[in-house]
Amino acid sequence: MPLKVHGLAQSSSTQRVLVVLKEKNVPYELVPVDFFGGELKSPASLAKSPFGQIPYIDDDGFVLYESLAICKYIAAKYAGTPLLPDQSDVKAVALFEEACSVEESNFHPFATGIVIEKYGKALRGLEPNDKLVEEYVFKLDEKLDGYEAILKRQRFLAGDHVTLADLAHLPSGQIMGDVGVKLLEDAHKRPNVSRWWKEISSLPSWLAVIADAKAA
Ligand SMILES: N[C@@H](CCC(=O)N[C@@H](CS)C(=O)NCC(=O)O)C(=O)O
Repeated sequence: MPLKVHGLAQSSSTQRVLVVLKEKNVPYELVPVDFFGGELKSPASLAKSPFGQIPYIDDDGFVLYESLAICKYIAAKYAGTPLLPDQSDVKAVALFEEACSVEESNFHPFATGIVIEKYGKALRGLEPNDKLVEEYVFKLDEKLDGYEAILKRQRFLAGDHVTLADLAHLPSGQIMGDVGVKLLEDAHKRPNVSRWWKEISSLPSWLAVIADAKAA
């Protein structure tokens, strides 16, 4: 039975999982949820995903929510592009966790804020809060100086190999660019961030995720 991903092709958190499944060539079934219809807050759904969110997976009865935890599980379970450090190398593991925390603290809150305001609200027919968007853009712009320093000395966030820490940026980073916030693309301002972004956002696995979302 293929691994079931409960989510939506257009959901940024679901896309984090889908890109890893595609990178690893793992067969999966995307089980769509009625996102706006309240299904996620039903007792049956909350029993599997207690915060009423997507994605969650069901791998032959093993249920897991939280996109990064799911990505780590898939990366550890399946062969293909490693995406995780060698688990016996404690320093490589520490550097990988450091990179995951960089994304969680210095990118995700601001990028997700922009995505919610400029993309999520539009899906609901609501207007963005432009003041809030301005604040998120200002803060993210500052944080990207730290990214530039890291990526000036190494190809990817955790070292010389692509890992989940890099891929975790893809959905929000992509939507940001699509709605006109081109901070990651600006090669003049931050050449190494732009070089890194270009490399990860043109991975065939990611292009396939975007194509599926457009077709859905
Ligand atoms: N930390 C969670 C966040 C998941 C999340 O925010 N999912 C959104 C869709 S992209 C959702 O389900 N929102 C509905 C809600 O929060 O009520 C993860 O990474 O899986």
